[in-house]
Amino acid sequence: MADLARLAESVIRGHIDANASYPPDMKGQPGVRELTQEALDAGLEPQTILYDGLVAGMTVVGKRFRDNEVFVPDVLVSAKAMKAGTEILKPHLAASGAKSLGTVVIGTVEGDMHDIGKNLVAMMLEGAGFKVIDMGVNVSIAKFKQALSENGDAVFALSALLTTTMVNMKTAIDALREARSDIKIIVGGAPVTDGFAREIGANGYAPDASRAVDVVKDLVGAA
Ligand code: B1M
Repeated sequence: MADLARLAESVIRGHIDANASYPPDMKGQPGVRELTQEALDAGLEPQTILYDGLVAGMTVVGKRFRDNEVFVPDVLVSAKAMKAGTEILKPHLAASGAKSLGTVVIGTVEGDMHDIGKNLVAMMLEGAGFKVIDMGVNVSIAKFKQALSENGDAVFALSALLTTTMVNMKTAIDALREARSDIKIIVGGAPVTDGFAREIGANGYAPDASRAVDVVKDLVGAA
């Protein structure tokens, strides 16, 4: 019987699996790995497991972090637990060998180390049939420009999680546009809004990974 509330709790507590000794009071109990697999076996949609289980847990962690109830090490163990779950979901979100819809170059902008949301967007785009080139985190303008020179027709997808780094999206967009004026760029990440995206000259914005797929499809005319 799938229990998404328990899955979310395992993300919050950073409990990866039954063998994990952290947190000590959960040792021997099913963790994110087992609960994600159980939910799949019970026939739940991968996206439901992702959003109502894993992301729901991480949202609670984010609020507690903001309110100084938990600290960076706690957030890191939750991030690791969440990754264990997304790795199990990945093949279920992946495409069934359909023809490629195009290439997307994705990365978290300079100064920013957050990659969980960016990885989800990459995973969903792959699932929808795009070839995804993941540049990782803290991606410099030079690296984005290098990727553009190697993938002239790609859509660029920029992620930022910090109010201090979202401004680097504009610098990246300006540099990429200078190199290729008709390049298509989508932006996203927790502090980013539709208004901000327009202001900095992006072609699209999405508040979450599923809608990012719709926007990219739209940008390449595959909607
Ligand atoms: Co950081 N952090 N963090 N952190 N962290 C936030 C972002 C923060 C909001 C927490 C808080 O205060 N409540 C806050 C930012 C405040 C601000 O800027 N106003 C913050 C801070 C302050 C920091 C540090 C500065 C803390 C410190 O060191 N004192 C530091 C900065 C490091 C750096 O980047 N230079 C830092 C570090 C970290 C960890 C390393 C510990 C860890 C990151 C681990 C990792 O990513 N591998 C971490 C985490 C995990 C978070 C929170 C708790 C969770 C982020 C997350 O993964 N959410 C976060 C609080 C929060 O957001 N609630 C927080 C789950 C993920 C699925 O959601 O990434 O939003 P998200 O992605 C969504 C959408 O945004 C969207 O789709 C995704 C899926 O639906 N999306 C896109 C994302 N990218 C997209 C791109 C698109 C389209 C949609 O198109 C291209």
